[in-house]
Amino acid sequence: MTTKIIHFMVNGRLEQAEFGANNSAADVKDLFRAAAEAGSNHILKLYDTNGSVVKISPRLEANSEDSYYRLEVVASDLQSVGMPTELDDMESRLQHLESKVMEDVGKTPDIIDELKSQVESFKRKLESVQHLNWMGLFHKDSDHHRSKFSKKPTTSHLSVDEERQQVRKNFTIMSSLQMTEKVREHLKTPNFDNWQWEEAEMLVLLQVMFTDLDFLMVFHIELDVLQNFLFEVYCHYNSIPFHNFHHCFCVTQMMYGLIWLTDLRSRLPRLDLLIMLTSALCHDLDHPGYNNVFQINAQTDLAIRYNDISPLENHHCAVAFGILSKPECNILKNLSSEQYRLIRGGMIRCILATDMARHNEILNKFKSIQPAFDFNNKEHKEVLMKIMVKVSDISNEARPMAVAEQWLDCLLQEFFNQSDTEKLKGLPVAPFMDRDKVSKPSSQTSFIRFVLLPLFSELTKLFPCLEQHILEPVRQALEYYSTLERAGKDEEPTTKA
Ligand code: 0WF
Ligand code: ZN
Repeated sequence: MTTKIIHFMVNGRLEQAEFGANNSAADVKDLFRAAAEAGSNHILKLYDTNGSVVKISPRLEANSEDSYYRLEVVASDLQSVGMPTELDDMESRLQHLESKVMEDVGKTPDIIDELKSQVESFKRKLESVQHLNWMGLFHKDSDHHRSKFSKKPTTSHLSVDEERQQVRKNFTIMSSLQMTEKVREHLKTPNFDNWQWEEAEMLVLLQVMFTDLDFLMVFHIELDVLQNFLFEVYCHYNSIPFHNFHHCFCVTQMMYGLIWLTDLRSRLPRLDLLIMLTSALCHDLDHPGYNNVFQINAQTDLAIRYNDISPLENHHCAVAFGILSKPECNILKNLSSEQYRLIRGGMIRCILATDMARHNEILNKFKSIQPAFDFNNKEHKEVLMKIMVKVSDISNEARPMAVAEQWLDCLLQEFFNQSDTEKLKGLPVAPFMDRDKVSKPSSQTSFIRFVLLPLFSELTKLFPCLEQHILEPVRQALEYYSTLERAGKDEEPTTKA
């Protein structure tokens, strides 16, 4: 039997493989796979000295040590999705068929070549689906691959509707894939960096939150209805600097994290958890980017409709129930009317509680029940649920500094847009929104001191484990902004001179 020797570089080592024409394609692939220490789910790529990909087959051209091939393990294949294993099987069956036909006829029929090239091309297409990286299907660290400065190419050439349909399409494709345990666990912490994810991915992550809290099973929610609902929610957030779908995602993710960190699954009924997560998801639907004070001062349609009483929060809630009124989006459709009544009441309470004008009222109520808090007391439970939504809503500073600072930029941009409009319309301007009066440190130090710390401390009394997760990062943020504020003040006389 004549054999040939193939020289190739893999993982920095020069290796050689010896095989003959009577070895099958599968044998040859296994040989290379073993040399690359790759598993059966890895895709191998062999390059010649020109950098062109060459097929790993018994017919591979022999070479010398000086002209070695380069072998790379490019990626895991998508075994978890099922297809590529079938593709591999198909490929080896084709190769087997080819060698049989070769024995009998002496040449490869065109149809086999055609089928082989179709399988190859499909494999190449799958390899190029880079956006599946995060699902842990590729080798690279899956959840921190994209920095905020290297976002995916913009789709701004598309109309809003086309962009949404693209998101829907990607959401549908991605939703059937298995997410890594690492991402699933990370999703349960305030450290989660939302800036790494694009919209379709966030929709999948939201689906995971509903699934992992057993809502689909407990409330008989059909997957396609949940997907329709999540997509409609996404479509009803506006493209504005702060109160957009990314904020909706962050608030829902923080709520999800708090539920796990405080072990609320064992302390509250699932129905209350569904109320809290869905309220977080819907709490800013169709936010126009101008706050209640603006709505009231400008006598907008919303202020008129809701008689100046929390116009925005009433609107967010009404939009939520508008979405739920569509049968194809109604995740509550399989619940009893009593369950529906409870959920509707709970969501209305939680969403209306996000009006910051009611902050002290709600916090003081929580403070008063705190010493004798009872998870079985309906009134106590309702206040806790409001507090949880409120904490999630304003929790950016509990996130890693780089994540939080970007959120602050977005918020100030939205505030400045409002104050610019107010100036143009001759309406009153709040100093904290005025671009001529505000700095990042001055905004945050008083907000953290007088709003965040009192609120987060109160919740931490009930759940001491939250100290490290939300209270400590906020204390650090205060230290950071206080230092910046002092430095700014120290600098003032010299910069003004
Ligand atoms: C910029 C600052 C501020 N900082 C935040 O981290 C944050 C999170 N949510 N929000 C935040 N505002 C608001 C968005 C809509 C409602 C809540 N703001 C707050 C303001 C400047 O300054 C204060 C300071 C103390 C008390 C009240 C407002
Ligand atoms: Zn909000």
